[in-house]
Amino acid sequence: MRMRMTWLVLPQIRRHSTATSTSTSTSTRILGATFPTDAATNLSASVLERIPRRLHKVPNHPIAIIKERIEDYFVKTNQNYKIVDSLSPAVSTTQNFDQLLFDKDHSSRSPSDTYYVNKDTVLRTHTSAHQSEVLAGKQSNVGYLLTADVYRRDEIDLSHYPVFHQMEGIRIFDRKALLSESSADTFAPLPKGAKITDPTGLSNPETNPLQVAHAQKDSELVALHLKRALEGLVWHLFGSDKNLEIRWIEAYFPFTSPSWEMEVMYQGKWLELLGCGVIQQKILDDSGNPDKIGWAFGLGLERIAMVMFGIPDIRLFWSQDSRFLSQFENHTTKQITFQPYSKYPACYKDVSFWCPDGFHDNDMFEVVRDMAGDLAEDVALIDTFKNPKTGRTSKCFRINYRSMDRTLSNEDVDIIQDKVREEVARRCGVELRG
Ligand code: FA5
Ligand code: MG
Repeated sequence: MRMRMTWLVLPQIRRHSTATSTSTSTSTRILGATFPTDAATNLSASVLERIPRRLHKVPNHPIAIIKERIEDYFVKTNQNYKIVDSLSPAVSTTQNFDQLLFDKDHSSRSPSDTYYVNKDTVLRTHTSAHQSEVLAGKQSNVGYLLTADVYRRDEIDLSHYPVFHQMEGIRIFDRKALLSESSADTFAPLPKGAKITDPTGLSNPETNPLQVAHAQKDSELVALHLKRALEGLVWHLFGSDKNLEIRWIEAYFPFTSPSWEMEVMYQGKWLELLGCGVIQQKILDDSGNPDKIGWAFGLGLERIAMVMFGIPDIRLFWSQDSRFLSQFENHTTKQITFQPYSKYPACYKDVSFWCPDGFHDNDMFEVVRDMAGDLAEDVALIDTFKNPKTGRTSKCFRINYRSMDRTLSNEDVDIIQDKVREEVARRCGVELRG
């Protein structure tokens, strides 16, 4: 694991107004549970504030609408899916990584990518973190649909936010009755002329292998069922769009093999909607299901909502402005296209500094999130320069400030920009230039 502790977070965490997620210097409360903090803690105020929001459970919120539409589709194919949507985001590193067979030095364990509550606990980085625990619950379900908020330290732009929502779907079959169980699900036929490109097949010995534990015909049957289920889902969601184009590409996840991603053509570019694959048999064995075989997928709900409703900016999902929320009230009776209520002017400011060893761009992005909140629309690295004599690296970031509900004055932005400069120097130990 890359150990990079450029700043210890606790001094930055302010006391929050939200009663359910607060921090003091020795502990953090997350949805009513108390966790000790330690040297690994790297939570930020702006992220803690989001935890109680649970957008997937807010009536008529676009994230909740998509969740319900996906659940409706799968329950139509088989009514025995279990619905799970209330699990806490604080999970152990064992759940988030080890049980899913991530290597000990996998990059996603790095504190530059993941929010650590303490050295043993993280904010889940994906809904897959709950696979082992839900699979170990001995219900007679055929699978489950699990929706949750997930957390990643990431870049800042119109389609990336440090908190987003995923839905995980799992379908398991009795290995001895695979053929009959898999053919029991009822998928609606795809429309004629559906544009689906799939050069990936059902496995590839070099690039997308079968598991040693699986007979080829069993793995192929599961993979076919998976692809058919997800293609049907996309047509259920977007079927009214006659020009919709989707494609399959090969992928890699430590917890599935073979694995794929599905992409959709959106505004002239391929946009990744989901990852999926045949569940690693060890995960089923370890969770008390050695007699089962199955598939899993994880999809991004914001991505689907952006395509479906034409929502141009991922920050809008967090808006409490009725001009946003009221647009989705009639979703059951009419097709909704989001009408932007305004686009206020942007204001660019640059900041350049000499980086200390171990500096990561995500550290800068987080300072901007904490100081500017949702007024930061985009942060771009516009210049990197290495001084050949000293070996030191200088970086220049351009911050694009824009409010979603008012015009920002240059003075407003200067105040925030000064705070960003001060804080990036203090937390990250950079040396400001200019
Ligand atoms: C995963 O998170 C895997 N757990 C998915 C999976 C589940 C694979 C089960 C196999 C079996 P990935 O990091 O690619 O994979 O994220 C899955 C989806 O979440 C993406 O396809 C995308 O739709 C969405 N997503 C990922 N990062 C972001 C982000 N920063 N903002 C919004 N959506 C995102
Ligand atoms: Mg991916």
